[in-house]
Amino acid sequence: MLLSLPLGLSGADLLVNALQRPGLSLDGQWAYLVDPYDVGLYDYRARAFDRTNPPSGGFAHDQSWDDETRLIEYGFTDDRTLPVPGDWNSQDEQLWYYEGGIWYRKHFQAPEERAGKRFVLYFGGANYQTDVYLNGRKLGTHIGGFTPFQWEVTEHLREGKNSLVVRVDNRRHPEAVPTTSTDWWNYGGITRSVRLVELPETHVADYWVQLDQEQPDRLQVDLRLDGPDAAGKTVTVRLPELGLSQRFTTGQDGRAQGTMPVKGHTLWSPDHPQLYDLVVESPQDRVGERIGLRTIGTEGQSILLNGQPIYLRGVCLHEENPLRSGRSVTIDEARMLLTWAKELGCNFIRLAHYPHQEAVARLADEMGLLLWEEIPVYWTIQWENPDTLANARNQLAELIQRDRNRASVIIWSVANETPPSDARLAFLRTLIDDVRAQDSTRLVSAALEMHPHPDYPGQQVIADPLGEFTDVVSFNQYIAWYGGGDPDNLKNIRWKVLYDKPIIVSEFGAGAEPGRHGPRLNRFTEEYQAWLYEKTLPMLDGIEGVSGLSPWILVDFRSPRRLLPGVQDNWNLKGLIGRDGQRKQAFYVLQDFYEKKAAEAEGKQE
Ligand code: GCB
Repeated sequence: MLLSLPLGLSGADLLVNALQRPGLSLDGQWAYLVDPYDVGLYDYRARAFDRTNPPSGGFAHDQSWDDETRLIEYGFTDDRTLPVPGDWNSQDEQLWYYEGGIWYRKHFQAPEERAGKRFVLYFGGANYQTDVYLNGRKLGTHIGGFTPFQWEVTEHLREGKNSLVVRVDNRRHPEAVPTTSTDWWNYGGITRSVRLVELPETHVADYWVQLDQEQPDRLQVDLRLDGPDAAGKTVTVRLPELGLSQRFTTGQDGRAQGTMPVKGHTLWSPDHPQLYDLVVESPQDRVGERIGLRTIGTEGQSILLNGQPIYLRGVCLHEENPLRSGRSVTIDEARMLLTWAKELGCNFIRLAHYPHQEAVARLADEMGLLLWEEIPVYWTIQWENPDTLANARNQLAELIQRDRNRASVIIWSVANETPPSDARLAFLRTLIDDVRAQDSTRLVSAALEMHPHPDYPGQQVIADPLGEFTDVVSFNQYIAWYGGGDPDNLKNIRWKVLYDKPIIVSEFGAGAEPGRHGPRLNRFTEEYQAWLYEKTLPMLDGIEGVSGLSPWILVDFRSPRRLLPGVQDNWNLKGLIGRDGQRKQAFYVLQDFYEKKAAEAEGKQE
């Protein structure tokens, strides 16, 4: 089956802060059917049931076998359920390796008071393609495994009991984003929360409030009302703790943009993650959340947070809970991972290699962690396929729309380790242009690689032409793990970065099985990994312009690419923390280094 492009909404239409609005949570147990042959989608002549709406047959039609004289060959039963949010792989041993379609079914009661209200069905994320049917009618399809999507269902709700059927398909495809080959587990399912959001007829659909990056004594406000009464309305934006309040009037399109003065505030930073209540009030609606106020920028080779150079003491992170080996889906799981990063001494996390759940950036706001967020444009993407580009752009737009009120997010990254070519440059430049058009207030980057360069023989050179277009030049390197001698050789490596921009070393690392000890030359021992960190850190510190590091990776994670029996067994072991939470030796090497970096930074401030 070829994937068509999203029929769903582009990021621009996503409701801001949807999961925290009034409404009905649809999280919990959902009935399910595993459908590897797509019996619920196509009839025996391979004709799609949903060529009509309502579909002519198939599992979109919720049924159960309550009349035994009737022949039916599928049905949903509350005896077989999967938790939402959750990946299916870690819930049922039989589904660990499953890649295909699974049908979910949830019943819910429509709210009784519906007059004058509107309802949006919001999904935090489902991997990878999702088809949604409400009361037998198809609402649409969403493509992309890690970003939110929604449909308005005001007209589709029924009195009393409603039936929601969702098909999620996690098959990998060459034209998809990511494509077929990655180094992480392809967890399928409705992995994020689902909510029936209840809205006034004319409501605050969007707001974006942050410090004006050029004039930090002002707040920049951009908001949008949606509904029949959206034009020419007064919307008040307040930060009550600061005694600030300003009115804005919406235009014909329901939008209002402008600035308002701000004073008396404490700037948000990792050391002082100060948040303020934000309230946005329209004639019919009132929404809000906690936000931080800060600026981010660059000057020469420095990254400036609130106008001051900052060194990013970072680490990479997959969205996986190693303690139970599955996608991390709850806020407690997210908090555990972020707390471990704090213990390591981090002020920065690279959320690899796809958008993590929405709660992560909110927690980072609260805990004082800067974030790099990225979309899964990873390794070999179909650079010349316009559908692939449209798909990547859509995922990027959804991510930016979801997280642009988060002070913690400072970098949008458009790609990881992609091989230079003209087609790839054009593809990624389109994504960079998109970022600048949608959010020019943050930095853009991409994790690049080093390449041989005729002008610098014998050197490791960062010369990727994409570096010209990003704000920060980031690169991954694995010398002394995938090649290049042992760690003692690292002192001989000479580096050349062709761009006068801040540099982040976005990955380096080595695998170690937790508790495996031996001579340090032995691979997969904690000793080798610690040795590599001991030698890599001073080497990277010696490269002029390095403004931060995010070693690979905080915690071991599952990967089908890692097959050494008895050692890897489908784990990528480059974590500084093992699958049971054990800190490996290298954890402490990096922790010491970050302690020194933090002390240096404090010294400079005094
Ligand atoms: C990389 C990739 C990352 C892999 C890592 C590894 O360069 O960006 O996704 O997991 O190397 O362990 O080889």
